[in-house]
Amino acid sequence: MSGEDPPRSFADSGRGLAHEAKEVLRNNDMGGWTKAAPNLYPHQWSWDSALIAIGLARLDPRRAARELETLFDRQWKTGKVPHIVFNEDAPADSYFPGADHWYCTADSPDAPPASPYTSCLVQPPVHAIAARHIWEVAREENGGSTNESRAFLGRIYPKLLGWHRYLLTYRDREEMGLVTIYHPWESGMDNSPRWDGALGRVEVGDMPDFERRDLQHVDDPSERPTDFEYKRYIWLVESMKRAVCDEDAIYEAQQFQVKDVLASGILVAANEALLEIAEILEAPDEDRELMRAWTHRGREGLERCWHEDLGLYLDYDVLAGELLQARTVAGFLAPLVAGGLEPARLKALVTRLQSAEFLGHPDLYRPLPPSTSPDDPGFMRRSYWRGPFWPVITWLLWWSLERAGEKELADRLRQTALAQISEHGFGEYFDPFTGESLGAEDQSWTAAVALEWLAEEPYPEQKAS
Ligand code: 9WN
Repeated sequence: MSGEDPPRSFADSGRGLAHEAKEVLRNNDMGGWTKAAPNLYPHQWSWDSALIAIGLARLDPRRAARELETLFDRQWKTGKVPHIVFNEDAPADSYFPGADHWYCTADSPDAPPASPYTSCLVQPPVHAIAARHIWEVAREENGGSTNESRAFLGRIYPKLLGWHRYLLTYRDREEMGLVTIYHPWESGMDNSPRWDGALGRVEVGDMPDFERRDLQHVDDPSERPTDFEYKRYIWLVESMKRAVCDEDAIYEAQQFQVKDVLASGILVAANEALLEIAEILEAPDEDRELMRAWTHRGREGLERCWHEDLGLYLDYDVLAGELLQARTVAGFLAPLVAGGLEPARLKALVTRLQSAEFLGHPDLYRPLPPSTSPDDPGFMRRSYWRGPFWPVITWLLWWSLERAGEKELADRLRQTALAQISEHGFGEYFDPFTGESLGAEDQSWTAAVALEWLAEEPYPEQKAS
């Protein structure tokens, strides 16, 4: 969105935030799946879809279930859930790298045999959390048939199990309980300073020229990753293509191999959700034992990422053998989302989160978590994951704090995030010092988390409208 555009105030529109959120989701609805955003992201993204399904559950649990099932229809034989399922009807020049660039997936014996094609990357595994949520909402609120939602759980359960098994085998060959990512896009926080050290070590080889398409959808290139970063992103894609997306070949050659602390934390929570699903379905005991073991292994792995001096959990560069130092929201979110923390650690994290380096920073427009601390050397106000706040991340933090019993802080975040969206719309992310909406407009997961928040309890500005 251009800096010149006046902010849209949905609270004043008289139609209410929930109505506007539904409209965004309706406009981005492609039938069985939802575009991440109208122009910038015309395909189905993996973790977007899971979070969209969480919001859609409040509107129509059946449609929410379909969102997940459409994604899992493109699951690979290895259990991998691809980070993008390409929309065959999107104009070829709308997004790069698109399906034509990922031709190796068509050649891989592990990939789904026919179109729609997919990428061969992954994204954080929020899906089991979404599946459990759909079940809960269908049962408790929308009067959905329990038989129907149980049938959905029955269909999705083996697929979720395969997905988690993939992450804990192919993506954790070291058995550290932590998920390895092969590309910053796999973290969902693409240009976060979390990756600067590891990405800086990547040596770009010969590859065909490419043309970025993302910049044509934003007014200001500083809102998107730099060319230095993009060149490395495309090189890392290129090296996976040269490996024909084969897991062993990628593991041998990929120059970027990092234990992603946030994906690992999310996987712990997702394994707990999957365990609940297994219990509802009365799945075999051995499945449940496996999930308990995975949860335990995940929490142990996370503990190794704790950095006492920074008071944060950090990612681990497997190839360099070191923790990657950066003060980002992932440092809190990873342990909080995983849960099961000792009270003293929980208290330390909550205090640190509210310190002047994060929520208490004096320059913040609103006390919402910036993606990177304004005091970190990697911080940039308008640049994507280097500073702006993202409603979807605030939602995950809210969800985690609620579960941890930190209800007051959680509710403050919820109210503040809704006030932000109410003032500036369903942007992809926001300038933390001015509140200005940046990146894509009408981002689906922003609308979805707003809907889910609004379903929790009334919101003052909504009542006023
Ligand atoms: C690359 C769709 C996705 C999100 C990611 C976000 C961004 C893509 C891009 O958009 O990534 O996957 O082209 O920048 O970083 O979290 O899933 O909304």
